[in-house]
Amino acid sequence: MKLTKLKLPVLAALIAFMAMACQDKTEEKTEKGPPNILFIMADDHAYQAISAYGHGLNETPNIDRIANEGAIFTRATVTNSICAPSRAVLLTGKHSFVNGKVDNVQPFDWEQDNFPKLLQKNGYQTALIGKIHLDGLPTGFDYSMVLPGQGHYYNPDFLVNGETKRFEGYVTDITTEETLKWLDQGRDKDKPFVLMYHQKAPHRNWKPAPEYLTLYDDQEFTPPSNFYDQETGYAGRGTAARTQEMEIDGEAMWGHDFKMVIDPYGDSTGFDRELARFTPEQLAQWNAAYDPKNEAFKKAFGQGDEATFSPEKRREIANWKFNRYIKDYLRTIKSVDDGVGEVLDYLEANGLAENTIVVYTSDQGFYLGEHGWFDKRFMYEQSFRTPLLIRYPKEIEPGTSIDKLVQNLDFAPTFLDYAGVDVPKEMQGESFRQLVSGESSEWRDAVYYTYYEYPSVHMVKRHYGVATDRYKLMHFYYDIDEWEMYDLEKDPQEMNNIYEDPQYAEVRATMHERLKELREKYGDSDANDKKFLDAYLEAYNKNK
Ligand code: SGN
Ligand code: CA
Repeated sequence: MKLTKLKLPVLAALIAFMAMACQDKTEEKTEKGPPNILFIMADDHAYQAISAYGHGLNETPNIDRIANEGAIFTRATVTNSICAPSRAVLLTGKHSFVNGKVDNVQPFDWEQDNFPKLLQKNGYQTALIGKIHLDGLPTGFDYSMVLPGQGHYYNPDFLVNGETKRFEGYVTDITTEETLKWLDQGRDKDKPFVLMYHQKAPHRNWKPAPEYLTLYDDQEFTPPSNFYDQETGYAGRGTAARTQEMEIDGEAMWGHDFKMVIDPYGDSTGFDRELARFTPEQLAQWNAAYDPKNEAFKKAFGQGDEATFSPEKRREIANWKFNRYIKDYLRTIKSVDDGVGEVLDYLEANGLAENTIVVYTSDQGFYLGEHGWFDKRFMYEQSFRTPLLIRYPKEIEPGTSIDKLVQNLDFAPTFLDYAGVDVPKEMQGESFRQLVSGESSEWRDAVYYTYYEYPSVHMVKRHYGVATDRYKLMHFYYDIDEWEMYDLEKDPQEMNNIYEDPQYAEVRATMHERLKELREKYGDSDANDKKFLDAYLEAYNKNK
């Protein structure tokens, strides 16, 4: 019988049957077999700025979906709170002093194993889209489209499989569009995938998307209670807190950070150079949003000699700076959250939600005015911790909350575990698969931390330390030799160094013991630091 001769209802039934058969086939490929991995990373996204963490700053409904339908980790931490090193740890499953990428300056060795490489060898298709901040062509990826270095918010260049291409538009949206395009057209539907979807936002200098330039304009944000910490000279802390250079009312700049072309006291800031990258339309939108706000500030605070301002007036200005900072920061997160929503929707619409592990995290935490700061680097809680949400309907109960000390060191072994691939011996992390599924509650009770990038922008001194659920012990070294210890239960804001407090003598001895154990376990020693120091100083002095 010819098709044309078929009666309409019969034809409709036939089409419906064929569609069902097709769908069955897709489901078979996507729902069975090794799970897909969608690894979403933002840059400098503080857990305080994800509504699932309950800080009440902003709403991130799409990122929250991952936690609501899966698990949230309330004490996930990084081993080294800085961008490129964190990414190297994530890929290799090895501490910085083992994988070699101890700071943003030294080269990353792409020759060593990384988890996408191992999964690729085991039948996975792998892709990396967005920011990676590691020099050299990524290895382990069938497709890579990465920002060179930090990348630009507006009209960014990308290295597409190593070749530079300029894209017009807003970086967060482009990263999302390209991720969706890869899922739809780049993906080999016969293979499981690892897709690293890495946003640049909310990295400094927090340039929002055209549609969000005025979001939060009608709101006033209250700074954290220790925002004016600097007024006390960081009493109760040591030299490292006092000598950092990351104060919102201090190092943050009128141009680069607060987006004024001419500062309130009449000086040019050079911010117009950053706007040269914009298209005329983007520039018009930008100016229409920022000019009135900047003018209002100048009218209120621009007259007189800054040095003679009263303490009240200085505080009002600091409060304005905090508001400009936090609003721009949260605006950039709005676009990140939109993108997460689009990608999650895509998974659902294409039968991929059940068999895809979705992770949302950041390369580290960030200060949103705690201690008066922006930036990261310290082992103090806001930058030591990182947001971590994971969804995998097959194994993780919706609404799971885990307070154990997992680290970015654990990602590589965890993903290999999910994929059924052997974890190489040199990987130092642990799989948290059984912890998050509820199959086991056994977990480490202390974690190790190192930070090296000093001297450098923001001037956070070199340190290492150990943290348990309640205590933290840190050693700041190189050009000082100071120990700090905190009791997070009594002093969650870490305002009072108890290292010399006789009441804590026993805790202090135990923490020293734990630190020694961990340094031995992971193979760290003072000699390691010396190994990287000369190369760092040489590169730092050259780039200065
Ligand atoms: C840039 C930023 C710093 C930031 C470092 C490291 N300055 O230098 O504020 O600490 O990157 O950030 S900016 O003028 O470029 O905004 S990291 O995320 O790459 O580690
Ligand atoms: Ca970062």
